[in-house]
Amino acid sequence: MIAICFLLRYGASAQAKNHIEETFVRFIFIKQLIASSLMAAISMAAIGATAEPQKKAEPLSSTQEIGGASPLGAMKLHQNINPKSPAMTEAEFQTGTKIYFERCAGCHGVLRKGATGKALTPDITLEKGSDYLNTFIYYGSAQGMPNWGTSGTLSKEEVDIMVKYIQHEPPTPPEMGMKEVEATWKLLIEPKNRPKQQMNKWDLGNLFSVTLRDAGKIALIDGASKKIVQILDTGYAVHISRISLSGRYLYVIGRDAKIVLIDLWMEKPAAVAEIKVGLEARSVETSKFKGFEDRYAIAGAYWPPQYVMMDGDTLKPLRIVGTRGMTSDTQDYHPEPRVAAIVASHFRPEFLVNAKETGMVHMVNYADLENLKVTMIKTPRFLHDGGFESTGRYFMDAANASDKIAVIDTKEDKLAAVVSVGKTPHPGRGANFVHPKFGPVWATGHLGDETITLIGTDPVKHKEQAWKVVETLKGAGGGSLFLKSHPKSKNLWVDTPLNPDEKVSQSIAVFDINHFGNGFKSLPIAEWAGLGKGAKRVLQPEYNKAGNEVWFSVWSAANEESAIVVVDDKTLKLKAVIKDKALITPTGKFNVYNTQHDVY
Ligand code: DHE
Repeated sequence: MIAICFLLRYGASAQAKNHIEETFVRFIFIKQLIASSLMAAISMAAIGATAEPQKKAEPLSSTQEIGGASPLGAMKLHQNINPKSPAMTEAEFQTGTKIYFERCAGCHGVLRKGATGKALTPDITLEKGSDYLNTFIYYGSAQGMPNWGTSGTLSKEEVDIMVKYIQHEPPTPPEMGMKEVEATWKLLIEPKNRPKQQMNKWDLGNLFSVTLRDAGKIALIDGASKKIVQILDTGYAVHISRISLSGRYLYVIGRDAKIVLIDLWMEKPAAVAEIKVGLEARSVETSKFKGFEDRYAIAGAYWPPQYVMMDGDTLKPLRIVGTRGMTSDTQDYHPEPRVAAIVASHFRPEFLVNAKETGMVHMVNYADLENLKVTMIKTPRFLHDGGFESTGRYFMDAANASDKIAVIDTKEDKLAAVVSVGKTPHPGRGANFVHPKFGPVWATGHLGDETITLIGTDPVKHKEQAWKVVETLKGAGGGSLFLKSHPKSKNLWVDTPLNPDEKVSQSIAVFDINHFGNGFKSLPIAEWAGLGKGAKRVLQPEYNKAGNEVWFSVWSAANEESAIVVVDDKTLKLKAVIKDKALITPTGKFNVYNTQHDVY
């Protein structure tokens, strides 16, 4: 289908084809999502964005952009030699390992058993042979394989190495059990030596924890003054922040699976504990059920495929659970189901853990860690991100490769519905608001098309619409990652940072939720930031505590200037631009109050 659309649209113009390919090949996000991203480009063109010549969005850097190199690429792994495979030296093997984990593992899996991309184990690759593999890697395929050679990302020699590399046995990165996890644990300040009350004068509820991705740090920014009040070191390619229910403890996780626990009550907030829950990870959460506030933390790893439960105030590891097991649909064994989003139930002492490749949500009851009860919910594959609808009872979970949202009832512990949406939903945590006609809805944008899907979420007063698509909006284009609204707002903000058209990736679409028929307004956020050159991708709307301001990241490469732009939610006018030398690659922003209470 993609191939047909692509050829129909671009077959006549090699230049246009190259343009689309080059732009998208530069996204490492492609490792999971290139097929849908191509669709985004195609649909962009189809909706007329090519009326004037499109200015191609700049890449963020010459090597890695969206996503980030897996930390596994830097490890020295054991070389398994297959005598039937083309010979390769140890140096070539190390280069192959590095490239594989930087570029390929996201799609094909650490063990090359296949995930979003095809399986690449020697039984398959040896049969295909070197010539076939070379063409495939060099030129890519319309099914989603990036053109690593023609895009200039890999040299001819590097492609040759990869051809040999994938015909040998895949190296297995080390496992990490309790002994290894515990060895990484550092309790920097014991709870008894911490303050008994808040010692600084900050308005903690309106503080923002801002990811400085490529600096391996976070910035704490005061919501009122818009000043950076502190910068703290965290992990490699920092990913997200989550906040304990009391609002005191901030948990920050990096792609290297390092969690840093920050005590916001200290006069000068600092790390009080840290740990590595694996070798590569993306998600962290904290217990939110009544009586368990701040008690436990949980983090999920991409490698080894497992989740680790810890003491909430010390990060002492308590229990590790592996996610390896059978897939939800074909019931085949999967050796590396990576842990994607984790949310904490408000209705039971439970965490909901997304095992991406198996399509299983593990509902982990933390009331008794010794006699752990895990309810396994079958959903479509591959699970990625999601959030609660407005009552906090139903988890709206994006199975992005299946174009579906699974609705999980956290009160009954069961799957309530599966809703078909657009191409490759990517909601972040999604957006909740009251639709003038259909009542409470939850919304998701898409990576693979320009639509925004609104799903009815009120099975009591709007039973007819519950778990159905009530309206589909047409946004600025594909390549959307996050969208947001707020209970006090009348607006829905939708980003498109991965759109290939610079005009679209550098602006934000805002809808008036009472007048969807009027379409959206486009605000030139990157232009308002007044920066020099750079990718200037605009992403992740985040409200302040009062719900009257929206903050946007304007994200350029590490060696270029980035900014945060604050917009008045009512007037849609620019309110502030936050610039600072320290603001290197700001991406995610997490308002303490909204994150603490799941307001989105
Ligand atoms: Fe994320 C959330 C995984 C790339 C910014 N990202 C998440 C979550 C997962 C995830 C599983 C949900 C966590 C949760 O809720 O517990 N992200 C991944 C990837 O696997 C992927 C695709 C590729 C990679 O190699 O990491 C990836 N993510 C990115 C980026 O490139 C982004 C845009 C910039 C960055 O900082 O790296 C990015 N991801 C974010 C943000 C969130 C997130 C800002 C939290 C959104 C929220 O509002 O909660």
